[in-house]
Amino acid sequence: MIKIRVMKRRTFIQNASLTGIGVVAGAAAISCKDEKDSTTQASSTSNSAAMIATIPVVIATWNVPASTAKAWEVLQEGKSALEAIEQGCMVEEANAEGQSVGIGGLPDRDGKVTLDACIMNKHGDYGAVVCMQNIVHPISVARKVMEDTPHVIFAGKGAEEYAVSIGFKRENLLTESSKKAWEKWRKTSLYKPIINIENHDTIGMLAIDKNGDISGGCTTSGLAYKMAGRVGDSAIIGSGLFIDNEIGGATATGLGEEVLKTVGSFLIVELMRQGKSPQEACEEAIGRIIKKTPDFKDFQVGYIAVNKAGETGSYCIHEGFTMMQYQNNKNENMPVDFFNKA
Ligand code: SD4
Repeated sequence: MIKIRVMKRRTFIQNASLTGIGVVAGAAAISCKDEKDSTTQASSTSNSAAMIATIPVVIATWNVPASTAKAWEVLQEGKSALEAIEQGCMVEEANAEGQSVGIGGLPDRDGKVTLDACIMNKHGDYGAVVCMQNIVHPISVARKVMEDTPHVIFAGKGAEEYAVSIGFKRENLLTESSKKAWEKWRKTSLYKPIINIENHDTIGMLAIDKNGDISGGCTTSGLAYKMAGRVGDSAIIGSGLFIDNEIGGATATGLGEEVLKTVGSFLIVELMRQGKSPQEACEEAIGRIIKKTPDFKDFQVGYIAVNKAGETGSYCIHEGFTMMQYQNNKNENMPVDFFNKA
């Protein structure tokens, strides 16, 4: 087990991080105080405490304790991070109660549940499905695309037919409660992609196994009531997810259009390659969105990241996003620090 001591700095430098000015000075100035606080604040906010970074580790977007618990269990059995990611994501995909990913996901404006998912392994291999209907486990189909085909992305009908051809069952993904929610929405047909605690659609998960190898996955029903055919960031390499086994990984949730335009997850991994901590890298990636789109009041984006040593980071635009972290035998949901403090 690798253990290193990691400082998680506060975000008093949120404005400075947009320009890069003051990041180093800020981190140094705060480190002594944070060290004194030690583990006492570990669960109060993901950005506010010194933590022991260890591997194995699993992190995921939003409050999905059963998913991270499953992934952790797989890692404890000595299996690969890739296996942990697939099995962890499958838990939430199979959860018909949650109107987020897989079965029960909220549909597009025509009442169809369309799913996007991708997976990456320690070699940087990638597989994805986009706009796929009627299959409960898009993360598993994405893995098959990665491992068993010469391609990387399958879309729509082709993805569904490929899945069925290799043994996946066709199922109706629109549950009664999601249908009711859609019918209610149709009365106004007001399209407002507000994504937060009660209205999100994605699980992005990153894991490091006991060998220190990193994998990641991201699975979603996309934005509720999106236009038919719309594809978000979640299944697109570099945007919703990116893994580089030498450096770390990152994944995203929120308004996919904004993540896509800034290639957020790839950006975070590249910033970590340049020496930034996962926290600093997530903050800068959010900063890029805010700089580009000053009208950020109406949408949420959240990132989580992990580096090779198991140090984690997270940041978002608005209050409400949380990150699951399973590390040192603790499965915790932590509020994520945010940019919009106004
Ligand atoms: C998308 N990023 O399709 C996804 C939506 C999401 O919580 O993350 N919702 O744009």
